[in-house]
Amino acid sequence: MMKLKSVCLSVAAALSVALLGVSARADALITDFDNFTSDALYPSWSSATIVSGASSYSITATGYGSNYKYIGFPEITGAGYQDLELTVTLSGPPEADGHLGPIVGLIDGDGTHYNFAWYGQQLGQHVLTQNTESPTWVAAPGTTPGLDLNTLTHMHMQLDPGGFGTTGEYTIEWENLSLVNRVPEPASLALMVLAGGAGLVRLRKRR
Ligand SMILES: [Ca+2]
Ligand SMILES: [Ca+2]
Repeated sequence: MMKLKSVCLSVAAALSVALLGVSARADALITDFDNFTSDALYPSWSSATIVSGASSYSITATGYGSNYKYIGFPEITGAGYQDLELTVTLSGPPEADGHLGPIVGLIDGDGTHYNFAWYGQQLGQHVLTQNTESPTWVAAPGTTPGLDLNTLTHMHMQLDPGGFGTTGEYTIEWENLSLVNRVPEPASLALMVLAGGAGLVRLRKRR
């Protein structure tokens, strides 16, 4: 009986540690785009209408555009994070729907340049994710292969208008960019808690 009790307590303790572990591994923020500024803008963004807001950075332009932004300080400690997660809202005329493609290029301290692209998005808000080790394409391998998420120095935000081309204006509102880890689904977390609870209930009944 004592043995069962200690087993159940160990399981409960392990579950608590696992749950704490999940919550302790918070996202690594690259930028929340709050009062954001670009360090350089390239066509067509050099002539775009840009609104740097309290919670987002909005660009209204026609055709492909990109920027340059230094992100080397404060240092991002991103090693071990599985996914890049971008929150954006895309708007424009109905013809733009299904064509706009946000792209984020990340460059590390040894020159590795990975591009993460989400082509052909519908209008509206999106939370877009991509595995940090599986970029859409590698623009430069760098002296040490692989994107070192602990030495990120700068990034290029881009918008590829796809089939919408230069036929009209789009607005891309950048809201958040983070490195994240996939966590167990809320449903499976709930099951873990239930399983732990059931073990304790069973223990009480047998006492
Ligand atoms: Ca924000
Ligand atoms: Ca590298």
